[in-house]
Amino acid sequence: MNPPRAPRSLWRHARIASFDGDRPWGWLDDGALLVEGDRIAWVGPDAALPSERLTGGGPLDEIDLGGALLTPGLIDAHTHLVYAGDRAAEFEQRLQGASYEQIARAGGGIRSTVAATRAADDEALFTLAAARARALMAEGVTTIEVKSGYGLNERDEARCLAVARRLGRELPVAVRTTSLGAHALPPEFEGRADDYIAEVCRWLPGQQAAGLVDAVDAFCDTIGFTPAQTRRVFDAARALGLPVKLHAEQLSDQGGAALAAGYRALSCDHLEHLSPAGIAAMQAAGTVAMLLPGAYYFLRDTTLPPVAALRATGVPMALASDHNPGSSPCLSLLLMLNMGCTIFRLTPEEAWRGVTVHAARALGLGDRGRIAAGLRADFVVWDAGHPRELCYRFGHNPLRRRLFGGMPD
Ligand code: DI6
Ligand code: FE
Repeated sequence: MNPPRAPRSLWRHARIASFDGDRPWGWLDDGALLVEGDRIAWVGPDAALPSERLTGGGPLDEIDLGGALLTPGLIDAHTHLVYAGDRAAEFEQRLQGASYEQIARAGGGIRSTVAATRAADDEALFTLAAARARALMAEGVTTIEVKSGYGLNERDEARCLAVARRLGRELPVAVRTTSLGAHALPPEFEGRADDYIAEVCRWLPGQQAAGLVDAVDAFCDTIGFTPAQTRRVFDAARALGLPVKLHAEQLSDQGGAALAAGYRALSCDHLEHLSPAGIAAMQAAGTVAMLLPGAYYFLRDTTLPPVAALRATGVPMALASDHNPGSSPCLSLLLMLNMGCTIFRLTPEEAWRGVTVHAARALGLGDRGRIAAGLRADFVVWDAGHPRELCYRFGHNPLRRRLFGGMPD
């Protein structure tokens, strides 16, 4: 019996922003894309389609895109998608003058989400997280990073990571999990942050053995953990061979970016208070700067991340939703494209690279984020002529088709 043939499809007459090679946008004016199974088999000018590749390989589904835009699937490389409850009342408090830090120090903030998350069962957490993932996917997202960090004990952190893994099994989207036990101090450890960090380090081998964790993160800040505590978490990750990333320099400069770069961190995230020394360390280590305009906007921050200096130094910049209930209850990566440009002054091409090729790098994934032969066939067809149109409009979703591993929704 013949082995089953992988599905094949040929996408013709597309405007392709491949983000591959040296051309701006990796642009192809009249491009074609051949998909075999879950991979891109060939991409190039439509006029150069290799006829020998088209015959003999089994049935071929041919789609004429009539000049529509085709891009890589979007990658949301920083989210806190698994939690219960909401923080709308806290939002009202902040509008009346309370600061995010004041609310956190008074026991609200992250801790209130921890209480709601611990009280929710696995099914409820999955249902909530799946709805959020579907909202991101409806705008072309094909890979999502999901952090824990609202369980803050061994059992509930593992539950949240398991819910994230289940998303990747049950929805047509790739999920990368990050263990963020060092997100906030749970109330039962009040005054004993060092003891709590010892617990976080103790959980990691079990999380890894259960296949629950792809990377390790921490919140290094005045309302989070100190640089010394962050080092202990990173040493535990390194001992297990797990890559690290860091919520760094969000509310103050703790030297977290340089610390993380010393561990060859995949990314440093937020970075509003990043120093020149931090930029130099990230550049030397090849660490991605993960910019999160949703949190900047929603906390009405006034210190911008040093985008011009990052650009001048050649640090790759990624862009993500940071979806979470406290500082960025946003489920639109397309809106982040717009805010990355309008608020952070990224160029439209930088913003796009930030949700594709540089986002893939921030997750340590070399098989996606560009349109190139051999990579995963994760791509989106848009009712647009050029990707800059998606940076310019906001509150607008021109998605026509989303393909995940060669499979249409
Ligand atoms: N920084 C943030 O902006 C989120 N986590 C972090 O370390 C906020 C999380 C929350 O407020 O629930
Ligand atoms: Fe975050």
